[in-house]
Amino acid sequence: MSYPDKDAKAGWVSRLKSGLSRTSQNLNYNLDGLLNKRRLDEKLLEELEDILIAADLGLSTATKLTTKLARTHLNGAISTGEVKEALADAIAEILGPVAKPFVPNPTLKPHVVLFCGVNGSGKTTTIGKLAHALTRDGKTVVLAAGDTFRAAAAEQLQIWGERTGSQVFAKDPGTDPASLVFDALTLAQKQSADVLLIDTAGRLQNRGELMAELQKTIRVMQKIDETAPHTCLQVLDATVGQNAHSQVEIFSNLINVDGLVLTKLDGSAKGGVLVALADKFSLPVYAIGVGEQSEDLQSFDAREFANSLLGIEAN
Ligand SMILES: Nc1nc2c(ncn2[C@@H]2O[C@H](COP(=O)(O)OP(=O)(O)OP(=O)(O)O)[C@@H](O)[C@H]2O)c(=O)[nH]1
Ligand SMILES: [Mg+2]
Repeated sequence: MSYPDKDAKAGWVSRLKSGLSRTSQNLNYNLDGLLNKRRLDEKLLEELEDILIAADLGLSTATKLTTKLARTHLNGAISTGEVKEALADAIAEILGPVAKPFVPNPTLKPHVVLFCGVNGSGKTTTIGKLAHALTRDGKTVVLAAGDTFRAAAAEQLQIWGERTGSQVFAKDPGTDPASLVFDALTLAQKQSADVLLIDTAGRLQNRGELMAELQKTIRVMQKIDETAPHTCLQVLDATVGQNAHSQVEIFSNLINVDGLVLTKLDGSAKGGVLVALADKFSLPVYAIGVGEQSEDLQSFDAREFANSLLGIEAN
């Protein structure tokens, strides 16, 4: 999950920029229209707040940002570029504390990562992309097909296993996921694998039995390693916008969520939701997804994200 060289980093930044382009284009179009040759007065701040809310930053975060801007620039002449810089700085400040790249703990064999989230949020794809990054770094990875609910789920994981050279542990559809995960962890320990990535079935809060199953899966793996899962990641589809807040609340009430992965930022004009989530929950953001290919997941970088959102070129 590190940047291997300058070219690779440049590639990632341009991928991030094009991934965030829908959010960024809308936001910048509105900002340009609003700020053109005007003083920063109360009325303009209100309109600015509306634009930030429309970019899914949410009321509370939008207010925080405009209040900050007012403190330094109210009634002063300010260029569009300066407003964007100031907003990017304030957003990077919110995001800085939550940017946490995934680094497997080398003393854990394996470091167990459990993925959860609602249906279709991007869990399986994220696991595939993370397996790609980890195996590229020379780590041995085992993938556990804990989604025994959907028949095609194990096959989807199998494809990622082949693509990344990771071993996939799967059983027949309908198998109890808790017992599958127990066996997968036993195997990964025996092999001294570096990382075990556990896929789970997508679940909504109205499926009580599936929510209970997730808790059971965790309880059962703790019979082997009471510190597992070492990282529990909730995967969120950025295109759902503000709905992501309630998803985080629901899963956090049920299990101990250590951090978030935001996916589909490329397909969304709602990328600002990441800022709102960071501001509200202070949960680490481990990675973001900006596409469906192996390379489309990278460590989350607060400054690059803020700059991409505001369309600012890095120096
Ligand atoms: N554009 C884009 N598509 C993504 C991204 N991540 C996942 N997808 C797509 O979203 C769809 C759902 O992804 P999955 O990984 O199957 O989601 P899931 O959470 O495992 O779904 P369930 O197992 O059904 O709960 C697939 O078509 C993925 O290719 C992303 O970052 N960008
Ligand atoms: Mg899946």
